Amino acid sequence: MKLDSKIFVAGHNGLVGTAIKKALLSKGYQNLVLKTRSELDLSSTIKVEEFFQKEKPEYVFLAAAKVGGIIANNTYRADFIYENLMIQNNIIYSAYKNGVKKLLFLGSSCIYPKNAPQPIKEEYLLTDTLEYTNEPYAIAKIAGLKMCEAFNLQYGCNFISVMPTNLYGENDNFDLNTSHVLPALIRKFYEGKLNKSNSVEVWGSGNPRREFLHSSDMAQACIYIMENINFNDLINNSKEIRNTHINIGYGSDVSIKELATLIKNIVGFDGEIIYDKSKPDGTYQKLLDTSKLNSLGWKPKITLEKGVKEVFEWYINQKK
Ligand code: GFB
Repeated sequence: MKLDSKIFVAGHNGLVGTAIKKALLSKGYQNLVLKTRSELDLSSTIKVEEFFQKEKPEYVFLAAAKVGGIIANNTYRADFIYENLMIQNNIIYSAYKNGVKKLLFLGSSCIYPKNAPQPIKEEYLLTDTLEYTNEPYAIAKIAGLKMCEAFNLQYGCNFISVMPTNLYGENDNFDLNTSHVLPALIRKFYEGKLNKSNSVEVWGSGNPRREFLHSSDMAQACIYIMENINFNDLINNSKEIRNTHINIGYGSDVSIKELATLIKNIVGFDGEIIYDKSKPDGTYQKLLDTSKLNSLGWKPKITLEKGVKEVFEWYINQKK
């Protein structure tokens, strides 16, 4: 990727897209193509095809997706599978038709079986049943990574799929019904502090474990892979080429109880934490094995404590 290469960041206003855009600009990449939702409907096959024919991007970061937390995934099951399949089908197919040099497809660690051994290696994909709450989203993401792999194998494309662990950062969704746990807890403890509440409610048992990676680290990993890794680096000598995707994680996890305590202390809430067991726990643990990524030469930098402090400051500044 050269500094004047034409780069399309699909989803540049989302959590990861914002971070990728920021990191690209700070590294000196200037020729970015960015389209808001009202300028380009990514679920429209015709509009996406017209856009690729006109703009002819050389590199694509596919960070556009319908995303949300455990309840949103479980409630809007149809929207999660339909919208994600449409967006990724349109972009991946147009990228192939229009000779994109390299595309990076962003998936999720929820593609792996619910009870996968920990830490989760890339080859555990499709070895067992998925977690129910996010099965439609996971199926869409599995389809996306398989589509990239298939286009590489049949047509010689250079489309790489990365599977991040749970992400957090600036520009996240803080809506309590649809957000992920980390932004939800920042907001709940902050509002609890402002309202001098006696307690704050945390969903589920607090026992599930999650691995969290800051969106800036995720952006750095995506750019590193775009700059340095090709599909050919990811295939083995086997006749059956599969599991060429790359896990992107932090390397260790915490329980939801530990996360809640950390956020409670950073925010400065001194009431009680109450666990609402009527809400789903979801998968018990999804800690990624990141040895493939590490051997390719990349490691994260931002600790959970530092990251949460930064996001909390960002959140308060938005309120001012
Ligand atoms: O972040 P989260 O919604 O996503 O939930 P998943 C993680 C854990 O935190 C679950 C608990 O055990 C929740 O029950 N939790 C506690 C809360 N309090 C809260 C809260 O106030 N809000 C939320 N949202 N959770 C999603 C998938 O699963 O992870 C997606 O549904 C995607 O498909 C994403 O893969 C990364 O980790 O359970």
